[in-house]
Amino acid sequence: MAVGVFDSGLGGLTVMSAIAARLPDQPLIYLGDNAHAPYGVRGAEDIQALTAAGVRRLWDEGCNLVVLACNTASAVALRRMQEAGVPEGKRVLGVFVPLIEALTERQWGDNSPPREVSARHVALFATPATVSSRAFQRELAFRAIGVDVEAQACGGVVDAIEEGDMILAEALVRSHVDALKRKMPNPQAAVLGCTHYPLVQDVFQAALGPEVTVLSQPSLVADSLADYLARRPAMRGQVGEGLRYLTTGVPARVSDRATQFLRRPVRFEA
Ligand code: DGN
Repeated sequence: MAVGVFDSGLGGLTVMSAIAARLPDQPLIYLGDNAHAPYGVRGAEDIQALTAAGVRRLWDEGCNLVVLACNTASAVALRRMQEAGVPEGKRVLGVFVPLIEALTERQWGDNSPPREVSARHVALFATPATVSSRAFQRELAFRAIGVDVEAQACGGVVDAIEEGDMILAEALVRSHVDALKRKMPNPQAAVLGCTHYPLVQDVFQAALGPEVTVLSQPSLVADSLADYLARRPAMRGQVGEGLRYLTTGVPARVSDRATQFLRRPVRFEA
């Protein structure tokens, strides 16, 4: 039994790599919905239907636990899926909770009262769909965590990274940080709420300044998943079955782009 990692495309490979490094014995199956990426500019119903199809595919592949590495899917589809009912023995987790835990020093599945938060003024950078869903703010409110969030939709950054145009990506990041600072001049922490932003994390950090703590998902998600599985060993399955990469797109093309994206060979199957 493997743990599934779902993403709209290639960005979730940042999360997959961090999980594989943190849990080297854990079998993992990645599914990229490259045929329908990017999700960030799609409507909610579309994102919900595509995410549900992707998660079902990973369940069918034998993954009882699926992590939605994609922030847009986590923001727009996760709560809807959980409300619709997940089959007995299956679980779906999103990527906002580990970020919230990092602000409040709690763990996935820990329902204790909120502890002191480490930052009161938090900047959120994400895709337009994630920002307009207000899911991050909703998750904070759900946990009664009093944090002032200012969100910035970072249009264009995902596309520039996907096209390998890092000069454009970096220029866009600087202009989005400037726009955020006009709304919130002194954030204490910044949440990078998109799978692609770890690749330009140092640009976010430089534009925000050294006094801002930048929270990036891959290592936080990997640490949270390790804690989660340590507390639920039955969800781990047999160790040592390795990594598989599935795509809804054209495997040869996706493998080439993934190899460029990660700067190491990755082979996708249909
Ligand atoms: N994976 C998406 C996210 O984390 O929001 C970014 C790519 C996209 O589909 N827009």
